[in-house]
This record gives sequence, C-alpha cells and structure tokens, in this order.
Amino acid sequence: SSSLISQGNRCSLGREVERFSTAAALEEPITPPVRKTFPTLDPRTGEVIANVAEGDAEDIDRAVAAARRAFDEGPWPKMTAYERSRILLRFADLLDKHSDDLAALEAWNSGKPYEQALKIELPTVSRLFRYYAGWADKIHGLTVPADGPYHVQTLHEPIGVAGQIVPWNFPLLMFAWKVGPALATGNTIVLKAAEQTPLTAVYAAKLLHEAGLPPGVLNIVSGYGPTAGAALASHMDVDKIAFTGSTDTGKIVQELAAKSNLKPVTLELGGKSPFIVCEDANIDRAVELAHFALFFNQGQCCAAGSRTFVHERVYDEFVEKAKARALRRKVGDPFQKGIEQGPQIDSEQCEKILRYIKSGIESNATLECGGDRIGSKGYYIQPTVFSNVKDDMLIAQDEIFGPVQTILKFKDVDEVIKRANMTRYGLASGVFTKNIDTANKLTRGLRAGTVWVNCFDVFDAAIPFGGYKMSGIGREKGIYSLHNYLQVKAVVTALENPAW
Ligand code: TXE
Repeated sequence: SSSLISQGNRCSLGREVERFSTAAALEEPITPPVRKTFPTLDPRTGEVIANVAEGDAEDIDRAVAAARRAFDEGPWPKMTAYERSRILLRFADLLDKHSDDLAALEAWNSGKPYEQALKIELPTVSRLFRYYAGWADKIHGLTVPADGPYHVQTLHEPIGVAGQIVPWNFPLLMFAWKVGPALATGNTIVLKAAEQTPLTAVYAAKLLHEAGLPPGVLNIVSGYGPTAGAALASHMDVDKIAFTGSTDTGKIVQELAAKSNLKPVTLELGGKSPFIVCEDANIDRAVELAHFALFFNQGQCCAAGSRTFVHERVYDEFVEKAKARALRRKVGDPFQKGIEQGPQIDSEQCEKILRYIKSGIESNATLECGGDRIGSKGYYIQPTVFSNVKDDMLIAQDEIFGPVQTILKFKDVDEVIKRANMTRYGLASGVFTKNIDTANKLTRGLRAGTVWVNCFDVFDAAIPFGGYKMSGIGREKGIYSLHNYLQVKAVVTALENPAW
C-alpha cells in the first residue's frame, strides 16, 4: 500500500481495476467485454485514478442472468449453511489480510482519512462478515400450533436475486451491510457501486471469489444511477432491491420496483438527526461528541448529528467550545498522519455544501467559524459552525452532508422533543444527560430509528439501523436485517385424512 499511497495518479492496482470492474464480475475470469468506461477521480485533486467499465442496462441484464443462474442452478443455495458460513469467515480473514490496500484504495477514491479507513472502517467490515457468518447456520423456521389435525411449519428461504445499490460515503461498509445478510441467507446478488467510488467493491468481490464464493453469486456493476441503477431497480428478474442514498432517489427506486414486478424494497435514506445537550451534561465531553457526530467522515454521514440542540443555560459556553474545537480540526491530505478531515467527495457535493453555507449566512444565522473552500485544488471545505440557528432555516431542515455544524438553543425537554421531531427525517438522534428521567423521556419521545445516549455513531454489527419517516424503510444489521432477504413459506401437512 505504500506504493498506492505515494503514487498520485495511477498504480498497478488502478490498471487492474480497469480490467476487472464490470458486470457479472465473478463469472469466468471476471471480465466481460468493456464497451464504455468512465473516469473515477481522486477527490484530493480531481485527477483520474482509473477508467472504470461503465455498466448500463445491458450489463445489468447480463449480471442478473448470471445471478439468476447461480440461484436457480448453482451450488450456492444447495450448499450447507455451514459451508456458506465458512466462505464468509475466509473472506473476513482476507479482508484483514488486505486491509492496508483496501483502506488505501478507499481513502484514495473517497477522500476519507486513510487512518480512519484502516483503523475504524476495515475492522468494522470484517467484523460484520464474521457476524453474518455466525448467522448463516442459525436461521430457523417455526412449528406452528394450528387448529386441526395438521403439522404446520415455516421454512425461511432465501428470496432469490437481490439487487443492491450503494452510495459513496462508506463504499466498503455499505457493501458489507448489503452483501453480508444477503449471502448469509443464501441469496445471489447484483450490486451497483456508486459511480464516484467503484474501486473497493471490485477488490472485495475478488477476495470473495478467492474465499470460495461460487461463480455468479456476487456480481458488481460499476455505472451511473439513472442507467445501471434504474435498470436494476426495475428489472423483472430481480426479487428484492436494497438501496442506500438520498431520499429523492429512494423514492425513484421504490417507484421503479413497484412499477416492474413489485419487488420488496428496503431503503436507508437521508437524515437531519438531532444531538441534544441537556443542562446537566458534561460540557467538554458533549462538545467533543457533538463535533464527532457532525464532522466525522467530512460530515458525509446519513446519521450525522446535524442539528445540535443545546440547553439555554449552557448554550454560550457550548458554542464557544464547539467553535474552538472546529478551529482545531486538522484538515488536509487524507494520507497524512493525524489528519481528521479530507476533501468532500466531488465538486457537486462541494458546491452544494457551499450553497447551504451561503443560505445560512443570508438567513442571519451567526457564522462562528469556517464558511469557505480551502484552496482551489480538490474539494476541501473549512470546518464550519453556525450558532443562533432557527428551526425554519434551510440549514436546519435539509441534509447538508458536509462539515457544517448548526447549533440551536432550547429551554425544556418537552419543547426539544417537539422541535427535534419537526423534520421529515427520522434516522438517528443523540441525547446528552446524566439524568435518567430526562434520558427516558427523550428516548421514548424521539421519532428516530436510533437514540444514542451519552454516545454517538456506535455501529456494532448486531445493532439494527434504519429510519423512521422519510429516512427509510426496514432495518439493516442485526437480526432484523436477515428478514430483508428471507421469504417465509408455510408448509401444512395433514396428520390424518380429513373427514371430507
Ligand atoms: O445520492 P443518490 P447522491 C444524500 C446526501 C447527498 C445527496 C445526493 O444528502 O448530498 O444524497 O447524493 C444511485 N435509480 N446521500 O446524488 O443519487 C447512485 O448511482 C437507481 C445520503 O450521490 O441517492 C448511487 O449508487 N439508482 C446517503 C446511489 O444511488 C440511482 C448517502 C446514491 O446516489 C438513481 C449518499 C436512479 N434513478 C447521499 N440515481 C446516505 N443515506 O447515507 C442515482 N442512483
């Protein structure tokens, strides 16, 4: 990986990716003909890392046909669950072995700090696959006590060919959240990587192949949303679609699924999560966690604590310290040691964030620090803090998806519950208090898929994650995620000849 890190533009891995990345990836030697390519960029500079196969509807057709064959005829669904489990365990070991290369590729393609990718994300990814390997042979049906002389049982069967569409903010982690439960339950997959970050999914698919995954079980398509993504969501031979991305695109995906074959849909969408600091909280710790909750991953987190509500008694102290912390944040080349924040993913996101900052200034929120782009090369943005933010400002309502903290003031718990819930989103929330009654009131009152109390962004493999309201449908991770990829079949057997 040192060569990966030091070479700005191209490396042997880049060229390899050029050859490999395309549809039907695991069918004989992973290389269907490449008809078109598109460049994938380094967000530090905007320069080309590699040209990647551009899969379109035709490639999706071929990938789905491969997945269909692997499901209907292949060894995969017939394998024992223990064998499937062992493949996932071998894959997890390979992920650990290659974590250096994968982290470097992830940082290079997405701009996230290399140390973050290596020390936080890669271990989380291999842990996730071990977690799902553990589930593979523990999926039970029920025996059902029905009226009459019948023996009734339920079989939990794989759903078939799963279509999966993932975003660019955590390319490998989202790969794991999607692929882990689908494979553990015996499905086959066509996964469309985000157009900004196709590289690590292709690398990981190669490792799964090496771990013993049979041909056709996992097919990676690199390509754009309206072409490859839409073709997958509307495909008649795809049995289920899982999507992570924006709420607007989530609506399109659900519509395409409904208009084609009514395939079931799970969606993990945007958020505007409250982070609530009560008057009794340890302020220094709350400031640090609120900072982490918003700025982690360049602010590009669906769960980001993007509305920081602070009790009026500690508000001024909090704002001052939050500003000081943001000013201390180390922004720079993600491959440099100690860097906390790299560039945003691309120019489109960079421009979007700058427009929101402008809107915050225009609506008279107080710009405490930041507010500008850093340099003209790459997509770096200053850590930005707004205070005196009001509920109806755009910066308090929309998902900015960047390093912009907005701090609001509140007076009492009932009021903050009401205001925290005044959003179309309901993905996550954070609560900071030492008072058990306040904590209980908030955890029951907040309409969000996760409430973190005195912590934030705890993403254990066993903890379910997903949204209320327009933040999504269904849950990923944990036991709940398995049901997204299983069908229930009721088998009813007469115990004796019925009278009729
Ligand atoms: O998202 P899209 P974009 C939010 C965040 C961000 C905004 C826009 O606020 O600023 O979304 O980002 C595929 N049919 N999140 O434009 O479009 C696309 O190719 C099928 C939050 O990148 O949702 C990619 O693979 N698929 C989010 C994936 O959808 C389509 C993470 C996500 O892209 C498609 C990312 C179509 N018509 C952005 N159009 C989170 N929840 O974490 C696009 N895609």
